[in-house]
Amino acid sequence: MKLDSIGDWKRTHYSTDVKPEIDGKEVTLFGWVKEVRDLGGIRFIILQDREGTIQITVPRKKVSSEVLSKSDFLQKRYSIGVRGLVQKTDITPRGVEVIPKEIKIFNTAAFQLPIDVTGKTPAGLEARLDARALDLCQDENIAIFKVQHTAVDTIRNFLFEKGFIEVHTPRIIASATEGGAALFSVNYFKRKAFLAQSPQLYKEQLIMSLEKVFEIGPFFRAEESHTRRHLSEFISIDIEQAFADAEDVMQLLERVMQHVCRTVKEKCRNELTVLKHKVEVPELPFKRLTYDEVLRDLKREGIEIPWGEDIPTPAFRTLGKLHPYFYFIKDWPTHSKAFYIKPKDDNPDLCEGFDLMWQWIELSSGGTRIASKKLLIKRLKEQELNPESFKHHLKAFDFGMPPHAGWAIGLERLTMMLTGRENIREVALYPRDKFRLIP
Ligand code: AMO
Repeated sequence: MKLDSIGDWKRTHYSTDVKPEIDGKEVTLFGWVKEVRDLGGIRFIILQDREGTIQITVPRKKVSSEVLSKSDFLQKRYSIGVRGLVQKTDITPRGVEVIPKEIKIFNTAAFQLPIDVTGKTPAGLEARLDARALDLCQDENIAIFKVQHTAVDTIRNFLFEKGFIEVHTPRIIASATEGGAALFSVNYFKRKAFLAQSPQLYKEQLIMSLEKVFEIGPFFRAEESHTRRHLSEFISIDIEQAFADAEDVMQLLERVMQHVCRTVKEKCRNELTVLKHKVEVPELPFKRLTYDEVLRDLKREGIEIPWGEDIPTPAFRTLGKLHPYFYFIKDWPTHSKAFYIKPKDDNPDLCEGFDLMWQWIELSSGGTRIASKKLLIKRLKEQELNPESFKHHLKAFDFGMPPHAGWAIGLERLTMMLTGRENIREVALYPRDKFRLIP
C-alpha cells in the first residue's frame, strides 16, 4: 500500500476531545493504531494519541472502498490520520465513536513488536528499557511523564513567583563540586575535564549578582552503586538564595512540595487513575528531626549507629516506617556533609545541612553555605580536597560573598514519589546507570 503524506490535514481534536456533545461534527484525528478488532460486518480501530484513545468504527457496507481497504490493511502501531463524523453510541465506554470518511496511513510498523504496548502481556523492565521508544507509548508511561511535566512546570512557576531567576551553568567543568568521588572525566581538547555533578559552585557564585537563582537540568554522577534510586545522569532542581539560611530555604522547600502535591493531585487526576496511585497534600510544617533524634529513634528500633556515621539504607527503611511521608533531617555531623555546608556557630561538630526525606528516600538536600573564604579552605582541607583545584571558586569569596543557602531536589526521585513507582529507571525517559548506556 502506498503511504500517505499529511497534505493539508490539520488535527482538529485529540481523542479525548471527541465527546457525545459534538455528535455529528467532522473531526480530523492523528495517532497510532492501538488495536484492531472485527465483529461481523464491522471493524473497530482503536486510535491512540498522547491524550488517550477513541474508537474508529468502520461499518464495512457503509464506507467507501478506499476506507475499507485501508482499514483492512491497518496493524498495531501504524501511524494514521482519520477524518470522520462523531457519532454518539452506547457501545463504547466513552459513549462516542468516529465513523471514518477518509483514512491516511503515514507509516507502517513491524509486525512483531518487541513488547506489547497494550500492557496485556507485561514485559520486564530491562526488555521495556531496551525498547524504550515503544515502551514510552504505554498509557502508564505517558501518565508518568505528564505528572513529571506538571511537577516541573509547577516548581518553575512557583520559583518565578518567589522572584527566582532561572540560570544555566556549565556542564563541562575543571574540578569536582561534590567531592572527588563519582566524577566522569571527558577529553577536553588536550586537557582533562569533568561532567558536572551539580551546579553547586556556580549557583553559589551567582547569588552575588542575581541573589535568587534556580536551575533545572541534567547532572552526572559516576555511581558505582546499582540501586533503585541512583542514576548516572539525573535531573536536578537547584535553588540558591542570598541573605538566607537553612531554615529559610527549608520553608521554601516544604512549600514547594506541598504546592506540587496539591497541583498534581488536582491537575493529574486521570494520570493518577491510570497509575493507580494517590497523592496526598502534606500539612506544613514538615517534621524537623535532628540527626541525634534519628539515631535515638533507630536505637529504640534496635538499630545502633555510632555517632557521626552515615545512616545505612536498611536503617532509612525503618525510619521511613516511623515517618511515612515527608520529614527533614537536620543538624548532621559536619564531616558527613559536603565542604561548602556551614558548621554551626555554637557547635562546629554539627552543621546547618539538611535532607528532605520521603519515607526512606532522600528527595532533596541543602543547607546554609559557608560564606567565609578562610573557613571554606579549612573545610576543603578537612575533606582532603586540594584548595588549589578550587582557586577560581575561592576567588569569588573575595568579591563580597553574602550569607546564603540553597537546596537541590532530584526530579526522578520526586517523580517516583508522585507516581508511586519503585525503580528510578521507570521515571527517567532514557535512564543511564552503570550497565545501561543505550538506547
Ligand atoms: P546531593 O548530592 O544530595 O546534593 O543531591 C541532591 C539531590 O539530587 C538527587 N540525586 C540523585 N538522584 C538520582 N541519582 C543520583 N545518582 C543522585 N544523586 C543525587 C537526590 C538528592 O537529594 N549540591 C547539593 C545540593 C545543595 O546543597 O544544594 C547536592 O548535589 O534527590
